[in-house]
Amino acid sequence: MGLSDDEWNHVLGIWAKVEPDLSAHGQEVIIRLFQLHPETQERFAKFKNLTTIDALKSSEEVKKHGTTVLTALGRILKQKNNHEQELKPLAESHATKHKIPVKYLEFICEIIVKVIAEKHPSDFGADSQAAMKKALELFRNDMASKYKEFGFQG
Ligand code: CUS
Repeated sequence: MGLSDDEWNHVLGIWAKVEPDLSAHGQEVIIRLFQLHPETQERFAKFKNLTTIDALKSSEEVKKHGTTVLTALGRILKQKNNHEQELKPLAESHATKHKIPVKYLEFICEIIVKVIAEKHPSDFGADSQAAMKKALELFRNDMASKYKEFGFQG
């Protein structure tokens, strides 16, 4: 099920508020993901040594990865579901190299919505949140089906 024009406007409207400070949002998302779901931190060798919250907060790698994740996601959102070209390489690397289960994508998407809601309380109302959740669900569903094409059950 796709999004209406109005829903996409909500999604891209809030994304425009996130973008000027992508790295702070990304850093917060990654830190929270690792805190709430420590098993996700194990997926990346470069993060294994960050065992305290202070180490996570002062890590340039975490900041950089947060920016990478949100940049990739932003690019996909802007395609408004015509995201095949953008999504395919991402699905391939996550299926074959990083082996990130769909469950972890659910975790990260949920946290992204929470972090945006906290940072932009007056710009991310119920309609925008619902639209964003829907867009992220589409993203995950398509990632999951691409995963299968690459032989990863997710
Ligand atoms: O990197 C990337 O890209 C991804 C995201 C998207 C959205 C797909 N990631 Cu990284 C993911 C994850 C991480 O990092 C960690 C854990 C889990 C998941």
